[in-house]
Formats: sequence, structure tokens, C-alpha cells
Amino acid sequence: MARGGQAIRSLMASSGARWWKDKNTLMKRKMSSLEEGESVEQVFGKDFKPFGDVLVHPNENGENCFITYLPKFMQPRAATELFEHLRDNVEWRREEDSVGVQERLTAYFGDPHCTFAYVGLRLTPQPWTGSLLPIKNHVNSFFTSHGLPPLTACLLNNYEQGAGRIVWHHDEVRAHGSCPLVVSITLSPDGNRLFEFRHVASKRQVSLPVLHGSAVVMAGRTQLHWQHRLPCTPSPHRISLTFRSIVPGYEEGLLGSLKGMDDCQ
Ligand SMILES: O=C(O)CCC(=O)C(=O)O
Repeated sequence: MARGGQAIRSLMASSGARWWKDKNTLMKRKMSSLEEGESVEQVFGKDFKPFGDVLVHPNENGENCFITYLPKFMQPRAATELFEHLRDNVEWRREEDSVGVQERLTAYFGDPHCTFAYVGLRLTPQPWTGSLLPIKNHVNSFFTSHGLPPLTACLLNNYEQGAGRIVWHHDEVRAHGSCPLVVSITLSPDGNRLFEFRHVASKRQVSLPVLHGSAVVMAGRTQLHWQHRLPCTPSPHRISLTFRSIVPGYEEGLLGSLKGMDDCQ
């Protein structure tokens, strides 16, 4: 979940650099004029073309949001095996964030230095496990081949049967580079759950029953203009893998720069 609309707007607009420029470049929190009137190519890069079952096209309202759905991203059998393995082997935690005790269990994995700070939590990644590496590699080769940035970290969410939800929110993507990307893979062998989107300005809503093995993709400026939620309808057990384009060292760099500012006072 995100911390403050305007702050996010500022930081997301703050780097004209592409995602792999070094962290010193990314640390420069200089406001640029990019967000207003920026082109699809400026946000997504020249190699990007929309793909999948597109729910929101980057040209819609000139907002550079891209939401798409890939119903068959994983083979059902592989998705079931991964679901069972993660359910039984991950050390799940119930975090308490600045909103309260979370209504789902989570675990966080990623490349070194991909610290993820959101709603008052600061998560240090556990190293990728043998069971996550194949899907991480598949996700990366698929999305980079579509011109999107590498996915370096993954927050796993575990919504137990008949329980668990996330209320309307924007994802925290300040550390996700100049074209933030969040890919949520659904593992729910016993049935579908609803994934809902709401456009902030128009209040238009889209409800998507997400299939076992499917992927929902939110890229570009989606988190500025759209919220999403997982309502607590009577629902099967679902684990989601939310892959994120976190820039290694970004949060650590922020801590360093904040410390530097304290030192000067
Ligand atoms: O479970 C999902 O697919 C989405 C999770 C989510 O919205 C979040 O982690 O912020």
C-alpha cells in the first residue's frame, strides 16, 4: 500500500533515468516535468507494446497506465505444485503495519539490497528459494522480452480460505524505478477470487475473477491513477506472488541520504 499520493507522484516523476541506471542517479530526487504530458515511449521505453487481455491501455486518458491480464501465464499443474509447496514450506508472517494487523499472511523474497518499505514496514528480502527461482526466471524472461523492466523482488501473499482481503489501495512503487512494474500471479487451485480495480478520478470499476495460474500486470503510472483491492467474498485459499521491479539499493540509499541530512543539522 502507498504512503501519500503527492509524495509518490513526486518520486515517481523524479527520475528520467531508465531502471538500470546506477543508484546515485536514482537517488537524485529532482522533480522533472515528465509526469504531465509524458509520452507512452517516455514512460515505457521504445521496445514496449501492449500485450495480453488489456484492461487499461497506456493511451487511455493520456495517463500512461497499463493493466493487463494473462489468464494462462502458468500451466495449472505447475501452479498447483507451487501453491502446495509454498503453503507448506514458507515461513509465513502476519505483519502489523501502520494501518493495523494485516488480514493476510506474507513473506518477502528478492535480490540482494531490494529492501521494500511500505505502510510503515521495512522488509529485507530472503534469498530466492529453489522453488521460486524457476518462476522468477520465467517472469523475467517474459516481461523483459515485452520491453518491461526486470522483476527483482516478490512479496508473497497468503489469503486463507474464506478469509483474508486487501482494501482499496495504491501499491507503494517509489523504489520500483522509472517504469514501475507489479505482476501478481495467482495460485488458487480450488477456485477463483475477485481482483478489483477502481479509477481514482472517474470511479470506474473493473472486477476480474483471477484464474489459477494467471497473472495481473500493473505498469507505468497505474498506481497513480488506479487503486485495487481483493474483497473478502466467500473465497478459496489463494497465494499470490507479487513480483516487483524494485531497484536494488534504492531504499538503502534513501536511508543513507536521510541520515546524511540528519548529520548536517
Ligand atoms: O494478492 C494480490 O494479488 C495483490 C496484493 C496487493 O495488492 C499488495 O500486495 O499490495
